[in-house]
Amino acid sequence: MAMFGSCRLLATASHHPALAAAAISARASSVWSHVEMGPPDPILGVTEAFKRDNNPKKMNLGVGAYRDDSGKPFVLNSVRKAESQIAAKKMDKEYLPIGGLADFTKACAELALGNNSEVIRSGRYITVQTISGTGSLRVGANFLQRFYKNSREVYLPKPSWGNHTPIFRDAGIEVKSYRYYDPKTCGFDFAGAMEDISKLPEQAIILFHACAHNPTGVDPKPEEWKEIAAVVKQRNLFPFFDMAYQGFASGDADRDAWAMRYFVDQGANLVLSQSFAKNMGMYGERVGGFTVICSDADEAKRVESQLKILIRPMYSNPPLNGARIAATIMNTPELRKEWLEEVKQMANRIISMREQLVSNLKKEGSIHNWQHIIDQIGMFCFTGLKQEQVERLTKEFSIYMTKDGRISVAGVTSSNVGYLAHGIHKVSK
Ligand code: PGU
Repeated sequence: MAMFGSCRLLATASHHPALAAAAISARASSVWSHVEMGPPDPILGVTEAFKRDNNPKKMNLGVGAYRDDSGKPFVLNSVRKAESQIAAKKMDKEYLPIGGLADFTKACAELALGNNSEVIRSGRYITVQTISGTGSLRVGANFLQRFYKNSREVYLPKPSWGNHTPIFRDAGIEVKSYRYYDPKTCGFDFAGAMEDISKLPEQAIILFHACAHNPTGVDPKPEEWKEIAAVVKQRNLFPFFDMAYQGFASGDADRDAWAMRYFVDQGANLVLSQSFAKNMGMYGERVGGFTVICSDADEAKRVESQLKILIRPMYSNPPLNGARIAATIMNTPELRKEWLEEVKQMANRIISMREQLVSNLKKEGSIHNWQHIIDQIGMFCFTGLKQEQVERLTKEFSIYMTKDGRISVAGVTSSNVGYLAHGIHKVSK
């Protein structure tokens, strides 16, 4: 009642100056009067600012969302075909089970672990369908908070995707970091990472980006992964793999899963988050999976029962549509083939944009070494631009990106790469 009263007072206050003071005191006594304005999201807030800009040359290189070479959001042909196959079947829209669509979760685990995986054959895993990668990480963080008794800490690479910290923190896990990126080389700080990881408290949780590290675009090499896996084993650390870009790094889904599979082969009973936002271009469909690898099938059943108990009061059961599309694609051989070709095509376009950006920077006369733009992999490039330079790019050129200097290469096209190079050169010379 008090709320309705104060709304009316606020609405009429401008016409009746005598009521203004009463309106202010009503606002002060509202139950939400202590709620302060929060900052915009560091990544999704960039899109909001971009939308407000009227410059026809504006570029949104903030969010990691793939664009085709004309700058348009890209819906994969395999997705369109799966959608029409599904529509033709006139299926019902009943609730899914708590753990999601079985045809999807099985294919999701197989995509990650490989069809021939011993883990799959022995049934010692459980995959639940989640609300994309973010939902998967959150279910995972909550599951560890409830059942992983050996540590309350997760170590993230420094830097990491901005949302990792609040996801784990909000689930009640303390967030720390290990060295990962070397600003001097714009590459992987292998020595620093090894030193930090080898000193982590035993049994701590350690998060890895399975491939196409966000925001740096820097991945360890296979030999480096092997050494990391050995220290992780030696320190008895618990690996949490976030695989949001399978296929996007190399264009080959198996190759991109190599590091995670190597850990599994070394005996790591890890947990894994998957997202189909990027590799199927189904950002808004929110399709993902969370997998726990267990010691045997019986343990997997018990873990499954607890995942269901965890999920049920959060969102009851996951959405149906995107999972049906993803399952149809993965389980229909021709669609699966077409999809994997489309992933490759997206990865290749990004790789070619990296090359074009560097050659355009040279054309502009930049004397900096931009080789890291080519060497980095996946959707993002960590340019090395400083915050003031990023601010100038936005203000003077309407080029939008996150403050840390990350650009989503997937947003660069053959028609705007020259403009981008020009802007970067102007702010960095
Ligand atoms: N993990 C990593 C490493 C990511 O980069 C992202 C998305 C996710 C998980 C979660 O993706 P879902 O869409 O929930 O499946 N990062 C993108 C997208 C925008 C965002 O921040 O959510 C990005 O631009 O960093």
